[in-house]
Amino acid sequence: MKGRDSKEDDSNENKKTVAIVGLDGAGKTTIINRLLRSEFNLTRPTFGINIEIYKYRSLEFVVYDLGGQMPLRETLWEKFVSSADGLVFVLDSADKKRFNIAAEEFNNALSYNQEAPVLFLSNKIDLEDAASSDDVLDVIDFGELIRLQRKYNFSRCSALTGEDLFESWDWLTHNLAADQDLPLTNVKILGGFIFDSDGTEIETVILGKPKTQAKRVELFKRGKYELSRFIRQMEQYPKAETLLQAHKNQLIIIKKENIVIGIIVGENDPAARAVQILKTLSDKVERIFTDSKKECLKQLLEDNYPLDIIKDK
Ligand code: G3D
Ligand code: MG
Repeated sequence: MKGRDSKEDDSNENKKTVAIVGLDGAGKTTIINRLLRSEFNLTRPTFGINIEIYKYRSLEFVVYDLGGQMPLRETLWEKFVSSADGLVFVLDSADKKRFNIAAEEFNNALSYNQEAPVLFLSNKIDLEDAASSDDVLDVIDFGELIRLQRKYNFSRCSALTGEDLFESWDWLTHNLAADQDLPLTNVKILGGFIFDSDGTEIETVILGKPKTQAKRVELFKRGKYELSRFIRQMEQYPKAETLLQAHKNQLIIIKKENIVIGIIVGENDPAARAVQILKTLSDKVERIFTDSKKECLKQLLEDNYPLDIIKDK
């Protein structure tokens, strides 16, 4: 039984609320679904307006469509934004016609909350007509944030391909998380995969002692299945990233041109670190592959990330 002093109540005290706002269609719901995987629950409050509330661990995400509000909505959204611990603004970077409205709403949001760290996501960069950073920065003014020394981050990302999404998100959670039980530095790599983007397996590595390796065979089978699925889904995109739950672990995959690399890490390991490792590895693998495609993942991990490799007792 869980009493008043149980751990769950403790974590509620550390509860943080993140307001995710942007015009309708910017990609807010898609981003949430990419980030929170299966472990969240969605409530739609009965206000009869478009607010989604998601809970994930000690975080609560309030997602809100801006633009064209009625007076009642205006009050509600002001309430949510002003009480939020973190503010995420999502822009559809291909919807240039509405950049000015988006800029106005962004400034409104900032005026309601002068404390929370701000993550500005210029989304949908997978689209051909997505605006460049400069185009967006012409319309969206961060000058005031800089002057106020406010914590903010501007990132371009794609919720569809996952590109650059996980790292920017990590910036936000680190800035919110005085409470986090989540480790911030190293990951524990259990092993990984290199595939060709046509789906051909090049290498699968299970790290650790032989006895524990045997226990992880199922996990790696599942990983290989998920990786093949990802390759099919992202066939038409040159770059993509994803983060999946695999049994009690996380599988992180990136695709860069012809190479797809995945690693399996611990359940609560920092995903941003894993993504950065994969990006560095993909460059190294690319160089090795200019000669011929050969197995190299185990060596690269051992040489470059000795502290991130699982050490079985
Ligand atoms: P919202 O919650 O901000 O209103 P949604 O927006 O998450 O519902 O996304 C609106 C549409 O944009 C969806 O398409 C969604 O798939 C698409 N979308 C979201 N993010 C991206 C992205 O990064 N790239 C591309 N190309 N599309 C994206 P549908 O067709 O389902 O309406
Ligand atoms: Mg939505």
